[in-house]
Amino acid sequence: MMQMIVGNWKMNGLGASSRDLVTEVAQGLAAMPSAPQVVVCPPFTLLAQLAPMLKGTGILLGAQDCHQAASGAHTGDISAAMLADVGVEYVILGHSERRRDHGELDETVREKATAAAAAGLTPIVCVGESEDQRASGECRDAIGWQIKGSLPDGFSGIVAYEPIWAIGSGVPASSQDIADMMAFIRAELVRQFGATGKTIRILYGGSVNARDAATILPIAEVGGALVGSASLRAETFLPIVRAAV
Ligand code: G2H
Repeated sequence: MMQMIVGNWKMNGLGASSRDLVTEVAQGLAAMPSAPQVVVCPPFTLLAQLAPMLKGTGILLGAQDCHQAASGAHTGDISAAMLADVGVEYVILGHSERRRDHGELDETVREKATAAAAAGLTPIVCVGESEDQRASGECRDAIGWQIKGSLPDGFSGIVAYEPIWAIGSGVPASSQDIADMMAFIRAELVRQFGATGKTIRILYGGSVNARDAATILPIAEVGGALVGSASLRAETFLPIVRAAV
Protein backbone atom coordinates (compact mmCIF):
# COMPACT_ATOMS: atom_id res chain seq x y z
CA MET A 1 0.00 0.00 0.00
CA MET A 2 1.33 3.44 -0.91
CA GLN A 3 2.13 5.46 2.22
CA MET A 4 0.06 8.50 3.14
CA ILE A 5 1.36 11.68 4.75
CA VAL A 6 -1.34 13.87 6.29
CA GLY A 7 -0.60 17.41 7.45
CA ASN A 8 -2.77 18.52 10.36
CA TRP A 9 -2.40 22.27 10.53
CA LYS A 10 -4.52 22.48 13.69
CA MET A 11 -5.52 26.11 14.53
CA ASN A 12 -2.81 27.67 12.38
CA GLY A 13 -2.84 29.50 9.09
CA LEU A 14 -4.05 32.73 7.52
CA GLY A 15 -4.75 33.20 3.83
CA ALA A 16 -1.56 34.53 2.27
CA SER A 17 0.98 32.39 4.14
CA SER A 18 -1.18 29.28 3.66
CA ARG A 19 -1.42 29.84 -0.07
CA ASP A 20 2.39 30.15 -0.15
CA LEU A 21 2.73 26.96 1.87
CA VAL A 22 0.58 24.83 -0.44
CA THR A 23 2.33 26.31 -3.47
CA GLU A 24 5.73 25.32 -2.04
CA VAL A 25 4.52 21.84 -1.06
CA ALA A 26 3.01 21.33 -4.53
CA GLN A 27 6.26 22.44 -6.19
CA GLY A 28 8.29 20.14 -3.96
CA LEU A 29 5.99 17.24 -4.71
CA ALA A 30 6.15 17.87 -8.46
CA ALA A 31 9.94 17.64 -8.29
CA MET A 32 9.86 14.19 -6.69
CA PRO A 33 10.24 11.21 -9.04
CA SER A 34 7.65 9.35 -6.99
CA ALA A 35 5.58 10.46 -4.04
CA PRO A 36 3.25 9.07 -1.42
CA GLN A 37 -0.37 10.23 -1.09
CA VAL A 38 -0.32 13.67 0.50
CA VAL A 39 -3.28 15.22 2.33
CA VAL A 40 -3.36 18.65 3.95
CA CYS A 41 -5.91 19.51 6.64
CA PRO A 42 -6.11 23.30 7.09
CA PRO A 43 -8.63 25.02 9.36
CA PHE A 44 -12.19 25.42 8.02
CA THR A 45 -11.64 29.05 7.03
CA LEU A 46 -9.04 28.12 4.40
CA LEU A 47 -10.67 25.09 2.79
CA ALA A 48 -12.67 26.83 0.07
CA GLN A 49 -9.76 29.02 -1.06
CA LEU A 50 -7.16 26.24 -1.03
CA ALA A 51 -9.31 23.61 -2.79
CA PRO A 52 -8.91 25.08 -6.32
CA MET A 53 -5.16 25.54 -5.77
CA LEU A 54 -4.72 21.83 -5.05
CA LYS A 55 -6.39 20.62 -8.25
CA GLY A 56 -3.87 18.76 -10.40
CA THR A 57 -1.15 18.82 -7.71
CA GLY A 58 -1.86 15.35 -6.35
CA ILE A 59 -2.42 16.87 -2.90
CA LEU A 60 -5.80 16.06 -1.42
CA LEU A 61 -7.78 18.20 0.99
CA GLY A 62 -8.85 17.24 4.48
CA ALA A 63 -10.65 18.96 7.37
CA GLN A 64 -10.07 18.62 11.10
CA ASP A 65 -13.60 17.87 12.31
CA CYS A 66 -17.25 17.71 11.26
CA HIS A 67 -20.55 17.58 13.12
CA GLN A 68 -22.39 14.28 13.43
CA ALA A 69 -25.70 15.69 12.21
CA ALA A 70 -26.43 16.24 8.53
CA SER A 71 -27.73 19.79 9.09
CA GLY A 72 -29.78 21.84 11.50
CA ALA A 73 -29.58 23.90 14.68
CA HIS A 74 -25.90 23.47 15.62
CA THR A 75 -24.50 26.98 15.84
CA GLY A 76 -20.86 27.21 14.88
CA ASP A 77 -20.62 23.70 13.51
CA ILE A 78 -19.82 22.36 10.05
CA SER A 79 -21.42 19.29 8.47
CA ALA A 80 -19.67 16.62 6.45
CA ALA A 81 -21.73 17.57 3.39
CA MET A 82 -20.50 21.17 3.69
CA LEU A 83 -16.93 19.90 3.62
CA ALA A 84 -17.57 17.67 0.61
CA ASP A 85 -19.24 20.63 -1.10
CA VAL A 86 -15.99 22.64 -1.08
CA GLY A 87 -13.79 19.77 -2.26
CA VAL A 88 -12.77 18.10 1.00
CA GLU A 89 -12.12 14.34 0.78
CA TYR A 90 -10.76 13.46 4.25
CA VAL A 91 -11.72 14.48 7.76
CA ILE A 92 -9.76 14.00 10.98
CA LEU A 93 -12.10 12.91 13.78
CA GLY A 94 -11.63 12.38 17.50
CA HIS A 95 -8.22 14.01 17.67
CA SER A 96 -7.11 14.05 21.32
CA GLU A 97 -7.16 17.86 21.25
CA ARG A 98 -10.87 17.76 20.37
CA ARG A 99 -11.51 15.09 22.96
CA ARG A 100 -9.72 17.37 25.47
CA ASP A 101 -11.01 20.81 24.38
CA HIS A 102 -14.56 19.83 23.40
CA GLY A 103 -15.23 16.80 25.58
CA GLU A 104 -15.70 14.55 22.57
CA LEU A 105 -16.46 10.98 23.57
CA ASP A 106 -16.00 7.80 21.58
CA GLU A 107 -19.72 7.67 20.86
CA THR A 108 -19.70 11.14 19.28
CA VAL A 109 -16.62 10.29 17.26
CA ARG A 110 -18.38 7.16 15.99
CA GLU A 111 -21.42 9.20 14.94
CA LYS A 112 -19.14 11.69 13.20
CA ALA A 113 -17.39 8.89 11.32
CA THR A 114 -20.77 7.61 10.14
CA ALA A 115 -21.80 11.10 9.03
CA ALA A 116 -18.50 11.64 7.23
CA ALA A 117 -18.76 8.38 5.31
CA ALA A 118 -22.39 9.15 4.38
CA ALA A 119 -21.18 12.41 2.81
CA GLY A 120 -18.51 10.57 0.83
CA LEU A 121 -15.58 11.64 3.03
CA THR A 122 -12.87 9.31 4.35
CA PRO A 123 -12.69 9.62 8.14
CA ILE A 124 -9.29 9.58 9.85
CA VAL A 125 -10.20 8.49 13.37
CA CYS A 126 -7.61 9.22 16.06
CA VAL A 127 -6.94 7.03 19.06
CA GLY A 128 -4.20 7.31 21.66
CA GLU A 129 -3.41 6.67 25.29
CA SER A 130 -2.60 9.32 27.88
CA GLU A 131 0.60 9.57 29.90
CA ASP A 132 -1.24 8.22 32.97
CA GLN A 133 -2.62 5.25 31.06
CA ARG A 134 0.85 4.53 29.77
CA ALA A 135 2.42 4.80 33.22
CA SER A 136 -0.10 2.36 34.66
CA GLY A 137 0.32 -0.14 31.83
CA GLU A 138 -3.18 0.43 30.43
CA CYS A 139 -2.21 1.33 26.86
CA ARG A 140 -3.80 -1.67 25.24
CA ASP A 141 -7.02 -1.45 27.23
CA ALA A 142 -7.34 2.26 26.44
CA ILE A 143 -6.73 1.81 22.73
CA GLY A 144 -8.91 -1.28 22.55
CA TRP A 145 -11.85 0.60 24.08
CA GLN A 146 -11.32 3.61 21.83
CA ILE A 147 -11.30 1.43 18.74
CA LYS A 148 -14.44 -0.39 19.84
CA GLY A 149 -16.19 2.84 20.76
CA SER A 150 -15.07 5.21 18.02
CA LEU A 151 -15.33 3.12 14.85
CA PRO A 152 -18.80 2.45 13.46
CA ASP A 153 -19.91 -0.86 11.97
CA GLY A 154 -18.71 -1.14 8.40
CA PHE A 155 -15.89 1.35 9.01
CA SER A 156 -13.63 1.64 6.00
CA GLY A 157 -11.65 4.77 6.82
CA ILE A 158 -8.24 5.36 8.37
CA VAL A 159 -7.11 4.99 11.97
CA ALA A 160 -4.42 7.28 13.39
CA TYR A 161 -2.53 6.10 16.45
CA GLU A 162 -1.40 9.19 18.33
CA PRO A 163 -0.05 8.56 21.82
CA ILE A 164 -1.08 11.72 23.67
CA TRP A 165 2.20 11.91 25.57
CA ALA A 166 4.12 12.16 22.27
CA ILE A 167 1.97 14.88 20.68
CA GLY A 168 3.75 18.20 20.43
CA SER A 169 6.53 16.92 22.68
CA GLY A 170 9.15 17.02 19.96
CA VAL A 171 9.92 13.36 20.57
CA PRO A 172 7.94 10.60 18.86
CA ALA A 173 7.23 7.27 20.54
CA SER A 174 10.06 4.74 20.23
CA SER A 175 10.12 2.34 17.28
CA GLN A 176 9.45 -0.53 19.67
CA ASP A 177 6.42 1.20 21.23
CA ILE A 178 5.07 2.06 17.78
CA ALA A 179 5.62 -1.48 16.48
CA ASP A 180 3.90 -3.02 19.53
CA MET A 181 0.87 -0.74 19.35
CA MET A 182 0.54 -1.04 15.58
CA ALA A 183 0.44 -4.84 15.89
CA PHE A 184 -2.13 -4.55 18.66
CA ILE A 185 -4.31 -2.11 16.69
CA ARG A 186 -4.15 -4.33 13.60
CA ALA A 187 -5.26 -7.33 15.66
CA GLU A 188 -8.13 -5.32 17.16
CA LEU A 189 -9.23 -4.12 13.73
CA VAL A 190 -9.24 -7.66 12.39
CA ARG A 191 -11.14 -8.85 15.46
CA GLN A 192 -13.74 -6.11 14.98
CA PHE A 193 -14.03 -5.99 11.20
CA GLY A 194 -12.74 -9.33 9.93
CA ALA A 195 -11.03 -9.25 6.53
CA THR A 196 -11.70 -5.50 6.14
CA GLY A 197 -9.67 -4.92 9.30
CA LYS A 198 -6.58 -6.11 7.44
CA THR A 199 -6.95 -3.37 4.86
CA ILE A 200 -7.62 -0.38 7.12
CA ARG A 201 -4.71 2.05 6.92
CA ILE A 202 -3.07 2.93 10.23
CA LEU A 203 -1.14 6.19 10.56
CA TYR A 204 1.29 7.10 13.32
CA GLY A 205 1.05 10.63 14.73
CA GLY A 206 2.90 12.44 17.50
CA SER A 207 5.93 14.68 16.89
CA VAL A 208 6.77 13.15 13.51
CA ASN A 209 9.74 15.04 12.09
CA ALA A 210 12.03 14.61 9.11
CA ARG A 211 14.71 12.90 11.18
CA ASP A 212 12.49 10.21 12.67
CA ALA A 213 10.12 9.71 9.73
CA ALA A 214 12.63 7.49 7.95
CA THR A 215 12.65 5.17 10.97
CA ILE A 216 8.92 5.28 11.74
CA LEU A 217 7.45 4.83 8.27
CA PRO A 218 9.01 1.41 7.51
CA ILE A 219 7.68 -0.11 10.78
CA ALA A 220 5.27 -2.97 10.07
CA GLU A 221 1.63 -1.87 9.80
CA VAL A 222 2.52 1.85 9.61
CA GLY A 223 0.65 3.14 6.56
CA GLY A 224 1.83 6.71 6.88
CA ALA A 225 2.01 9.65 9.27
CA LEU A 226 -0.26 12.31 10.70
CA VAL A 227 2.02 15.32 11.03
CA GLY A 228 1.24 18.38 13.12
CA SER A 229 3.81 21.10 13.70
CA ALA A 230 6.18 19.85 11.01
CA SER A 231 3.42 20.27 8.41
CA LEU A 232 3.35 24.05 8.87
CA ARG A 233 6.48 24.73 6.81
CA ALA A 234 7.44 23.23 3.46
CA GLU A 235 11.05 22.76 4.60
CA THR A 236 9.96 20.52 7.46
CA PHE A 237 7.01 18.82 5.71
CA LEU A 238 8.61 17.91 2.37
CA PRO A 239 11.45 15.84 3.88
CA ILE A 240 8.80 13.72 5.64
CA VAL A 241 7.00 13.28 2.33
CA ARG A 242 10.31 12.26 0.74
CA ALA A 243 10.97 9.76 3.53
CA ALA A 244 7.72 8.03 2.61
CA VAL A 245 8.59 7.45 -1.03
C1 G2H B 1 -0.32 14.94 16.74
C2 G2H B 1 0.32 15.57 15.59
C3 G2H B 1 -0.64 15.74 14.44
P1 G2H B 1 2.46 16.96 16.26
O1 G2H B 1 -1.42 15.71 17.18
O2 G2H B 1 -1.94 15.32 14.63
O3 G2H B 1 0.86 16.81 15.97
O4 G2H B 1 3.15 16.35 15.07
O5 G2H B 1 2.69 18.44 16.38
O6 G2H B 1 2.76 16.21 17.53
